[in-house]
Amino acid sequence: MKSAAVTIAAVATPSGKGGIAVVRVSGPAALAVARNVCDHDGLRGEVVSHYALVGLIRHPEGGEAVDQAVVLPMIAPGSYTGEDVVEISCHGGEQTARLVLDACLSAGAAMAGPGEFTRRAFLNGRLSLDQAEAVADLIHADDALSARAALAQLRGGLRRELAAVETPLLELHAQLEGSLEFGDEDDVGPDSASMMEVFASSLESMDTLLADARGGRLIRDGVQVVLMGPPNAGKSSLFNALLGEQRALVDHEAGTTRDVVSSRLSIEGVTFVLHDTAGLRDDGDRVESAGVALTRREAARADLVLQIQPLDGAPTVFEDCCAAVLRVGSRADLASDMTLYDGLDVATSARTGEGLDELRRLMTVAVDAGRMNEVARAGRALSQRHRERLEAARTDLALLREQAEAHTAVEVLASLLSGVLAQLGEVTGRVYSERLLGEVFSRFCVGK
Ligand SMILES: Nc1nc2c(ncn2[C@@H]2O[C@H](COP(=O)(O)OP(=O)(O)OP(=O)(O)O)[C@@H](O)[C@H]2O)c(=O)[nH]1
Ligand SMILES: [Mg+2]
Repeated sequence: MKSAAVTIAAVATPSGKGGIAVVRVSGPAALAVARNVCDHDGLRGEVVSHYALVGLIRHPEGGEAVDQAVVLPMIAPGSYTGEDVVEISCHGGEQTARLVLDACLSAGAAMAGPGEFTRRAFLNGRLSLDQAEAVADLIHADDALSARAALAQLRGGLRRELAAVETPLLELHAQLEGSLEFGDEDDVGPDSASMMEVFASSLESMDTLLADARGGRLIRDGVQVVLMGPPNAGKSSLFNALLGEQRALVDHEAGTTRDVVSSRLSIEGVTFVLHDTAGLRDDGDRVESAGVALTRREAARADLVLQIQPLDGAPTVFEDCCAAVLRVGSRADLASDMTLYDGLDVATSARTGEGLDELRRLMTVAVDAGRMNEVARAGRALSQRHRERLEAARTDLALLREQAEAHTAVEVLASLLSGVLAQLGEVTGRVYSERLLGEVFSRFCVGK
């Protein structure tokens, strides 16, 4: 176990007033720090791991009592960081937590940096890098689906999937290296057929993972939905009706919405980020034209476009777009002849609420919410970092397979395979650099 010599401490709970706050201490001197701030029999001699004590916390200099608290020692390696850890659950409120932390710092601990507890957990092999990232994801999750995805990843969902890709390649690499080392003996290298089999199955597993990368992004960032249509079609009214609040301005005059108005909406646990936009027309004033340009830009990066067709107006010819599309009839309560409009998916009325449930259902179908749930539950929601490394590994592996087919020298194959494994290893953290750890742990706050 790689144990950092320094013992660190930080408040692990958010600042503000609360029932309890937790001060976390980790490192070789964690128990010494605890003894210094809490004079309790249970901290003398052999300390029982995971056995909570209640004691008075005192500042080591001067001995002033700062709080009555629960002290929980967790002995290495059976702790979050893999080091000796002591968690002090004191009364909530910034003042008390700060005083308890000050006492621990005076007792010899150093202030922890952002994400330092989790970084130590990773360095001590308690978590893989993707699991450490899942801790940050779980903390930052703001809907049920992303929280579920983060927890499954933390519990090793992605780690297992990656191991299935990586392990056969690692074995193959060892065989290739072995055959290079004992090159003059016969039959030590892997035969070409079994090598091809490993490449094929690893490429297939990578493709399966990458096929769900889009689902992963939607889980993490939410589904971007753009409401688009002619001016005065009732886009803002529908936007408000879906959200259940008067978020965007509505008016009978065409050209009311100019800026893009965005708001989050949860349907069956999936977060949709709705964007209400300026109505599409070419003869508006200067500001409205700028709004139309914004509409087109939003539509270009949308995951789902709702093309709003007023059912009391002329049939609209919609521009092609690259995202999934739902044709949504609006103002259905004013409709006279529905047969005028081709290809409608649903007729809605913001006024009566007609069709809104069906629209919500169609939205979840359009983005395959069922699949998103499966991806989340399996912990396979790749982050952009995971996806980039996996795609790079996949490209290199495909190249390697071509080289192997062309009977390239074993040295070259082994070196190409090292490259593939380096890319893959950066996902789980089997291979890491300070730069990579900096990139990952910069998302954390102090105390995590
Ligand atoms: N009867 C009826 N009127 C509606 C409905 N939805 C919208 N309207 C009316 O249609 C007019 C335009 O509504 P908005 O929601 O502002 O339309 P918009 O598409 O956002 O318009 P712009 O932002 O100007 O492009 C307003 O007078 C609304 O009250 C509906 O479902 N039924
Ligand atoms: Mg509007």
